[in-house]
Amino acid sequence: SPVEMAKRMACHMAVDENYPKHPKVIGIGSGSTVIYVVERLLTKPGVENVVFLPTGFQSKELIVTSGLRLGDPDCYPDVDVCFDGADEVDDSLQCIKGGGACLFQEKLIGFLAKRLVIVADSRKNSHMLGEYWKKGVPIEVMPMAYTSILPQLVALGALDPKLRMGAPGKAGPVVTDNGNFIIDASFGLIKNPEGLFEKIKLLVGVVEVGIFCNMISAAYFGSQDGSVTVKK
Ligand code: DER
Repeated sequence: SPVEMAKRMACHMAVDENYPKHPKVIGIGSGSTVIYVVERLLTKPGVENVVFLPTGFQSKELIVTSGLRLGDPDCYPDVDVCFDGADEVDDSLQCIKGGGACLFQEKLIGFLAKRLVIVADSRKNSHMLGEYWKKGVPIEVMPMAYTSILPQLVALGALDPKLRMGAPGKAGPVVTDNGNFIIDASFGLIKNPEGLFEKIKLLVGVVEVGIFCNMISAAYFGSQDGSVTVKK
């Protein structure tokens, strides 16, 4: 489909422009776009010697089924580059992540990486967070704390924050790869992502917040006409 082609073009350019000369450890994000990053990585010289860090179960499956070497962040904390998707990116390269409920491990690997490169289709390319992504800021919380966190998010300005429920076939809430719950909290247009992130992160029981501030090195957005827009 045109959107899949757009994702593929963005990923191929992102890998070509950010593949290190002598890579040792590379992080692989979660979602439907990052698949094309692995597709391109498989064409790179020396990729068979690189250790790949996953950002969740789906990411681990992608690494293993692609025949790539699997590592974990406690053994390989020095990450050359991480490629990951996003739900929305603003003009300051702040972004919302967590649509796939993998935001904790994504932020950990992204933090460990010298460079965090985002790949997405052009829908995710906004001037300000909240323009496109209307499902709210994903927040990973300890299950026993979610009822106490909801009203505190309302006090911070959230509109109707909700526990993310499982898709059909999963009764009850989504449980993350780390055994936690996800709350989605809408704040409308987010003029000050960093300030909002800091306030939410301090709430008791919050494990991680799907606002990534001052972490992204570059973002590649594929359009359906085959062009790629780069923000860096
Ligand atoms: O959860 C995340 O942040 C993922 O990276 C994800 O939302 C991006 O998903 P997509 O590549 O399928 O749009």
